[in-house]
Amino acid sequence: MENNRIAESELILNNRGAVYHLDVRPEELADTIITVGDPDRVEVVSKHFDKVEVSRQHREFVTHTGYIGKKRITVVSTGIGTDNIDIVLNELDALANIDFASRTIKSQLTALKVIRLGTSGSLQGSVPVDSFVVSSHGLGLDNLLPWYQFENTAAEKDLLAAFGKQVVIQPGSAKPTLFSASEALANQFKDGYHTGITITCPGFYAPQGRALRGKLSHPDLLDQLTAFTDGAHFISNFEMETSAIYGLGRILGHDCLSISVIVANRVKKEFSKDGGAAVEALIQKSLGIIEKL
Ligand code: R1P
Ligand code: URA
Repeated sequence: MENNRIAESELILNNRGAVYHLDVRPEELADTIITVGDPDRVEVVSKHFDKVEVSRQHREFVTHTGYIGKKRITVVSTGIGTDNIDIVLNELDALANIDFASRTIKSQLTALKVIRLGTSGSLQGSVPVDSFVVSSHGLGLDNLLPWYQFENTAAEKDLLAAFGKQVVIQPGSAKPTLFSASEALANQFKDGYHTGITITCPGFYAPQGRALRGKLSHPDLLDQLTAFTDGAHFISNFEMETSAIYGLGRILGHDCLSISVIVANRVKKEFSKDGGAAVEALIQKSLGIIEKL
């Protein structure tokens, strides 16, 4: 008989019986999960809960699980970047879909709802600071997803091909990947949100076209991203996690949506006058929808 037991070195549990990086046990996780980059933002979200029943922290991963009315929600910080999303999405999936006692994959899998509430830079003059953006797609210029086997839809392949023709990424810098959002979730966040393609970058400075002292290898990147069109599709913004959330969501069978508040407009060269208030507005508006999902 095939041994399907996942070894101690692959699924690492601590002496609390909790998963290695998040330090969370299966019963401490809700099926609806909000991810935020900043560990301090977890409390900014959970202060809106009627009750917080779980509060954990290990490294940059802060987790609060609680209720708004009868809706059970977990909010977890990921820190910055797609390498952290590799850890968080795999551990969230393990909490939901691996039996920790037998170390085997459950026969009944749970599709989690994972919603990122993050900050972002706009690539369009028409997507101003303090506005909210739902990512129709996550287009990754990082190199996480090529480490997994995955399937793209025909529409995703076409959009990626159009991107390859219009935006020059020098060989060796990145192998772009593209995944769409959960349509069912995206449909809930229309009113008051812009929608566009989100570019996920492997850094905040040169990979987002910011030159302080280091010179850029892709000086035309920003202009090419802003100018990109394919039918009705355009690139609205960039940040550092969405493509990995969408890609791993596809691979592991979860429904994912990334929502950002724009703090920097790179075309107009503006920054939000009160980023904290902008993030709070995004949280309040989006929680009003999430509690009804
Ligand atoms: C960079 O400042 C960070 O801000 C954005 C980027 O994706 C990156 O993580 O999101 P968060 O505000 O959610 O961290
Ligand atoms: N987060 C990013 O990744 N880029 C920005 O410009 C702002 C927030």
